[in-house]
Amino acid sequence: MHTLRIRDDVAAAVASGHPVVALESTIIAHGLPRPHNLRVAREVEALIVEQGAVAATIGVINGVAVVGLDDDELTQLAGDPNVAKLSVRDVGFAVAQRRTGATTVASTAALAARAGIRLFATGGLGGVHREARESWDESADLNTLAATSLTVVCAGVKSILDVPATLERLESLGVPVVGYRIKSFPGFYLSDSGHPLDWSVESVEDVADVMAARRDLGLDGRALIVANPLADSEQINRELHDRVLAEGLELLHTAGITGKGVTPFLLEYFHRETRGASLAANTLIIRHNAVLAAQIAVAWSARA
Ligand code: PSU
Ligand code: MN
Repeated sequence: MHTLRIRDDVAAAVASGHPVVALESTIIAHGLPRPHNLRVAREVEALIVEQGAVAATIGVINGVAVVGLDDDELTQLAGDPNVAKLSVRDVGFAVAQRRTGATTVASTAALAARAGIRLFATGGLGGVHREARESWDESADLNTLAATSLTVVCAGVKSILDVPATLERLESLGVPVVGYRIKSFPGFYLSDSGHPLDWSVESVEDVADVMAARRDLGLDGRALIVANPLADSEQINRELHDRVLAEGLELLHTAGITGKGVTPFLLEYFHRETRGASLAANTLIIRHNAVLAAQIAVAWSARA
């Protein structure tokens, strides 16, 4: 059965040690509104290419896990309002049953690692949900990153989640988090979540040093999370942020939404209620993270 397709240029780059950056497709299908999502998907790929790396957006198309979607496939995932959200446990079913779907951080990381890709750029990771004490809702992103060998660039996790609980879980799972030119965990829409990090770095060479040390010591079976904040001038207004967050969480309860619908619901609420401010911030985040991941990939491949 033909289950995995790695685009030719991606396979060639991996084989020859050239820089490659993986991108997820759930952020496109479920994290950003149409038709803006397709523009962003194309734009971040172009930014990665500009830095001298190959961009590989990952998804499942008609029962094949694709590492390096072509433009038609990207258009299909971005345009279909009913596209499935496939976390890591869903991929086997989607492939066996010839389905199409977008991959989350968890499933993208797993497929990227399978293809030999070392860098992955995303917006925000999934994490521990705020009501997790009752619901046990914790994203599979965390467990998967604890078992996947790559470096993930993100802007932290959205404040729709329980940020300190997510950091605690990452610690328990042995997943390292390093601030990129910041000593605390970024707050996604806000440049600083206020939660301190133990480690920070100042350059992409510093990140490559950490990757090399972890590889040499056999510690790289887990992902390395590079947390890249928005600049202060790029973050959204804190009062607006806090108000919309409170309303969104309240509405979630009223609407009785649970499970994998929670994250897309809250993201859409944010985009609507901030009248585009959160969308602008989200887009900037993805662009910044793609550029940084590509620069790390270039630094890494120069020494590998
Ligand atoms: N956080 C965001 N934007 C997103 C997601 C998370 O700021 O688009 C997506 C990612 O694909 C992530 C997934 O892997 O949501 C997590 O969903 P869940 O909580 O259902 O695991
Ligand atoms: Mn969940």
